[in-house]
Amino acid sequence: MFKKILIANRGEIAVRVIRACHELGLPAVAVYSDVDRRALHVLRADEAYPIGPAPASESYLNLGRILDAARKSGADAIHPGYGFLSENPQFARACREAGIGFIGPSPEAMECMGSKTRARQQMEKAGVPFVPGTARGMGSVEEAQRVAAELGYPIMLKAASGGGGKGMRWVANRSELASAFDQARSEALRAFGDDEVYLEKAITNPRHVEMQILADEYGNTVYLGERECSLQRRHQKVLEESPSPAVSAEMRQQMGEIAVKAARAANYANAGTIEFLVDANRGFYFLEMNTRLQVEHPVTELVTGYDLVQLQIRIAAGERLPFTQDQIRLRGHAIECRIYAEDPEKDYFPSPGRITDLAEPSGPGIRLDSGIYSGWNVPLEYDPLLAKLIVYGEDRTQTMARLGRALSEYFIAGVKTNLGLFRRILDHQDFVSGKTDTGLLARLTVEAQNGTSSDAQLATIAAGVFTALNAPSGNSAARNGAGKDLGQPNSQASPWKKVARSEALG
Ligand code: MV4
Repeated sequence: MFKKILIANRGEIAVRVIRACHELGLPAVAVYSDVDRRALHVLRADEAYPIGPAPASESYLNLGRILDAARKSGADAIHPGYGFLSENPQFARACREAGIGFIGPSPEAMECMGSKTRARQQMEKAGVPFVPGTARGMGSVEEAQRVAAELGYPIMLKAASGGGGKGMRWVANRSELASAFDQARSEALRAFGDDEVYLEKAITNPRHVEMQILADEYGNTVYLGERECSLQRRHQKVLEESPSPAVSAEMRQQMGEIAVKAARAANYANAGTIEFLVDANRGFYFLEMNTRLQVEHPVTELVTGYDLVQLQIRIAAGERLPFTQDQIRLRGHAIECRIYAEDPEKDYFPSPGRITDLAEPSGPGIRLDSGIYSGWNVPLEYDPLLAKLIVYGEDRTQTMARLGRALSEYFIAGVKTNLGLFRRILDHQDFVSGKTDTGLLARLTVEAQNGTSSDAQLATIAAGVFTALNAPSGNSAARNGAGKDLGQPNSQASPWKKVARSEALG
């Protein structure tokens, strides 16, 4: 086993990894930028090293400074968390060359899945179904037009180096293709330094369902069930759950076996996620592989009972998977809400600042993975994720009730948050009945603007998930039910409760 682990990250995920280290009896080393000197992950670590100024490019993305901190501290392994350097093969390789364990997959596996066209070629060889389209970049508009005509419109143009929606274009018909192709190419070049663009058949109102896998370095690979991740805004996930309301036991097994096949094709070791698009007929297609621990990993931890971060560390240290596929049992239901410092009045624009008051939920079925404390200043330089509220229950109904109760206990003051959004999701009939497709958040936004949806607006939404990307921000007071507690679930609390709460907090 490793002797000491450095966490090359910040915020709630750094705190999460520190907890796993401590449970394994290992000291944890934090790194921090100038604005994170007093961040929670620094307070919780056993040692902490400054790595530079606030901009991530000069601190959390600086390979040299992080490796220096590892050497100085005597850490013999690095956990990259998610984001930052977690999927950077150069970093994984630099760790290898420095004799420091990288807690994640090999640089070769990252490279194999890093290019979407390369990944699609691998999946084709392995017999993994992927969204119909090409497995190589399009050399010219003419070539794209030829292939698109064969596939049939609508189609999607995607950047081979892309992910998270950048360099992606929906093309409804032939007349739109030429300009969309040029746009996708230049956006891809700007964002990824690579203008390779390929083509997929477009799937309307898909669900995003992903399968968690774990693999050790001896060829043992298992799947740990799926996560439903369709509730997103601008390609940013808002709420995830496991199991998915759209996945039957039979479909889970098929999807799981295909995910294992995909991971094996990349010679994958450690924790990873296979993303699928699910169409209206519950057909599913490989989309991409995430070669890291994901933000939403806790929902899988709750329904499987396994600690994915501890398992990542043990696998990277050369241990074998301590269980086989048939020993894995899924039990109960888990929902995760991502609590962001965002202003619902300003179209969920990041809203950094000082946390002046904080009351956190607890009790049966509640897990809070938080990176904040009262008095701390949320910096504006990074992703505004404050905390993840993860709720567990014996079934979806109980979990929803617990989530509602937990939201009523949760109070964050000083920064605007998206907490109020989750009450509205919980109150929406489509969420309650499990119709958690990628259009739901857009429907919710439109309905909140008007009290209810007009036929014309519903037609706009039905036109495709892309409405979600461009939904008008509209009248924000109406959207959030007005009131001075805007964005907080506590807005229905009685006046004395509010007074009691603020006195207790003061
Ligand atoms: C698609 C698609 C429809 N058809 N691909 C969005 C992010 C990226 N990871 C993949 N995405 C999509 N790919 C085809 N062929 C629709 C989306 C999409 C989406 C997918 C899952 C959840 C939310 C979404 C929001 C907009 C677009």
